[in-house]
Order: sequence, then structure tokens, then C-alpha cells
Amino acid sequence: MLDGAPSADLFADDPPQTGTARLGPQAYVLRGFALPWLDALWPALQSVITQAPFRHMETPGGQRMSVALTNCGALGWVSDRHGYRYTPRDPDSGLPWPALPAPLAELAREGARSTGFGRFEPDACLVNRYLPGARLSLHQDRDERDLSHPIVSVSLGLPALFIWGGLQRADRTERVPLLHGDVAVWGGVDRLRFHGIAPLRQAHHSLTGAQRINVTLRRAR
Ligand code: MD3
Ligand code: FE
Repeated sequence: MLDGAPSADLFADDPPQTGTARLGPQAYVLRGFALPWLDALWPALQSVITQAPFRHMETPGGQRMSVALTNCGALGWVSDRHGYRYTPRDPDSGLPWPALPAPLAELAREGARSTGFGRFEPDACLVNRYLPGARLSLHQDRDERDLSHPIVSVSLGLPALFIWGGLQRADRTERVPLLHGDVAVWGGVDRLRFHGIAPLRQAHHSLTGAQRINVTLRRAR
């Protein structure tokens, strides 16, 4: 097997998993939690992607990201030569980001509530698209103003291997599959964990085709 590639026993159209995996004291993966929202969520996401198409951003170091992204909600995460930040407008169109779809906000609130984080009102929603081979290198999410808010993420389509590390870049990492419909919620002592996504394996998913979509809902300010 290729180093860093997801193990061969992850199949795109496997039946949904259930239950909760606890990655840390305040980090959870709710298996299949998004599935009841899919009928509302998938068309809403298509509308967002039509209004603000996926694009590859450049890192401050000048590298093109293999993950393509877009945003919805009041604020969107962007990266360019000047750094990472949240902006109220799509830099490609000059327009405000599309509105945050109600079912996504509801899913985020329910995910945070059911893992003990209490009230959560996201104002930023980053949508990542992985095609086969795309990856996200080890990083921390620290561009949000108040790091006491949790983050809720929704995985759709092809399975990915999530790389879960510690509070230091050099800490040992674990690999955790993230499957279609899984919702991850993390905050508190786990908010600044280093994490990433291993290169996506080529496969087909009945809803998304040959791609994985990950949506992260955040409170950016
Ligand atoms: C982080 N996205 O957009 S979210 C990102 O699948 C990002 O696209 C990844 O990292 C993606 O910044 C991963 C899933 C996740 C789950 C649990 C975590 C991220 C986590 C626990 C701690 C820190
Ligand atoms: Fe991240």
C-alpha cells in the first residue's frame, strides 16, 4: 500500500456506520449523523457551489492547494500570498458569500449541542472539495477570533483518512476514517490539535461521484 493512503478496506458505498468515536476529551466523530439531513443539505450545497464555484487557492508560501474550496455564510476563509483570513466577500466575484443554508446551520447547532458544547451559531462555512490525490497537510485551525467556540464538520462522498495529531506538530498522529455522513465536532482542549487529510483514493460514490466534500462550520468572529 502507498504510504499515507487510506487502507484498502474503506469502500465508498459501504453501509453507514453508527455511534460515536471519541478522538480526545472534547473531540468526537458522530457516525452517520448528517444522513437524515442529506435530502435538504445536498441541494443547498449545490446552490452554494453554483453561486460561488470551487477554486484552488494559493498558500502564503506560493503553493497551489490540491483541495478546492468555496464558502457560504457571513464570512469565508481565504488564502493568498498575503496569508489566511476570513472575508465577507468572494474575492473572485466581489459578491458576498452565499447565505448559510438553514439545514447546515441546524446540523451544526445539533452537533455541538449533542456533544456538550452548548449553543453554537456558526457565521462561517468552508466547503472543501477533494478529488482523488488531493490532500490537506498537517495544520491547526487558528484563524478564528475566539478559539473557545467548537468547529463542526460534515463529510460527504468518498471516504478519507483523517490524520489526528497533538498540540505540537511533531506529536504522534493517529489515522481515523471519515465516511459519508460523518460529523466531527471538536473544541475546548482539542481545538488546536494538528490535523490533516491523507491523499484521497480514487473511487466512486453514489451521491458525489469521484469526490469527497467536507463542510466545516465555524464561529469566525
Ligand atoms: C481538527 N478540513 O478545513 S475537518 C479544514 O476534511 C480541515 O476537509 C478537514 O481541516 C477536511 O481546516 C478536516 C475534520 C476534523 C475532525 C476532527 C478534528 C478536524 C479536526 C479534531 C481536532 C482538530
Ligand atoms: Fe483544519
